[in-house]
Parts: sequence; structure tokens; C-alpha cells
Amino acid sequence: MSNNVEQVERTFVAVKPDAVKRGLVGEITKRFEDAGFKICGMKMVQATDQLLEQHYEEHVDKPFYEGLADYMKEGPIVGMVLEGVHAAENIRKIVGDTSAKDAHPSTIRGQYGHMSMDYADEAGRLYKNLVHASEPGEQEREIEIWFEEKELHDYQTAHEEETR
Ligand code: IDP
Ligand code: MG
Repeated sequence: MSNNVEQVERTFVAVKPDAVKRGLVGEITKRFEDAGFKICGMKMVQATDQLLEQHYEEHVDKPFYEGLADYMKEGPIVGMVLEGVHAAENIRKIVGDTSAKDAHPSTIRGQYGHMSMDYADEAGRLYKNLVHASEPGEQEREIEIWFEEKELHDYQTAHEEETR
């Protein structure tokens, strides 16, 4: 059987400040580990305007950007790089729709939230949705923003060692 190594990729996830404050770092990380993704890098970072402007370059000119940047600077985030088959696509499936109201209850955003983005915008509240995950095609750019090469690790999981 051929090994489809070309489908194995790395992606970037950030546990956002609201999830860190709620003590959900372990629960959220567990969801990815349970699905079999390998943690290749992980660190707590205080986001800055400079990092966020690079990270959210597609959103900087949008009306919600200022609130988004305030939210992302409210406390530290936990950034991680995860490796697996179609990692970006698969991990966004686990994370769920952007608005918790539309996210399936089995997803992270659906399990730990219920707020709609429209309600938050109309009520003048910051919209908080726990976790960021790269869209397919964006993952390498985002990993480079948040991680240095030396902070990323190559190792064999126990499962990989046993099946060698
Ligand atoms: P994603 O996080 O699911 O990829 P994007 O559309 O890329 O969603 O938006 C990035 C982040 O910006 C969202 O996760 C959310 O925190 C915030 N955001 C997006 N649209 C709005 C909005 O209309 N109001 C408030 N915040 C928003
Ligand atoms: Mg996005």
C-alpha cells in the first residue's frame, strides 16, 4: 500500500484569550490529540498589533477588525502547530462554524458557546469564539508568523514507533 505522504501537512491553531481564561486549553488540545493530530509546536504568546495585522491581513480593513484585535489582545493565546492528513481542512471541521450559533454542538465552537456573531455586533459586544484554525492554503503563512523554525519539532509518536 502506498503511503500518501503528500497529504500530511502542518497547520496553525490558536486557543484564543477567552478559552485560555476559561481554562479550556486542555479540553481543546485534547480534541486535536484524540483525532490523532501530532503536536509539533506549542507556546503561550501575548499577541501584538504587529502580529495580528500580519495574521489577519485579509480582515484588517473590515469594520470588525478593531474589536477583533482588542479581543485577541485581552490575554495570552496558546499557539500550536498540528500535523496530520489534510490537517487544515480536518481541524476546521473540529473547530466548527465561525458563529457558535451555527456551529454543530459536536464542534469546539458549538460545544463551548452559543452566541451569534450578529447578536454580538448589534449589542456592541466583542464576539468571542474560543479558537482560531488556519484556512487551507493559509497554514504555512500563519505558522511562519507565530513560530520560529527551531520551535517546531520532528519526532515519532508512540503509534508511529509501533507501526514502523
Ligand atoms: P474563522 O475564524 O472561522 O476563520 P473569519 O471569517 O476568518 O472566521 O474571521 C476571523 C475572526 O474574526 C473570527 O473567528 C471572529 O473572531 C472574527 N469575526 C469575523 N467576522 C466577524 C464579525 O462580523 N463580527 C465580529 N467578529 C468577527
Ligand atoms: Mg479565517
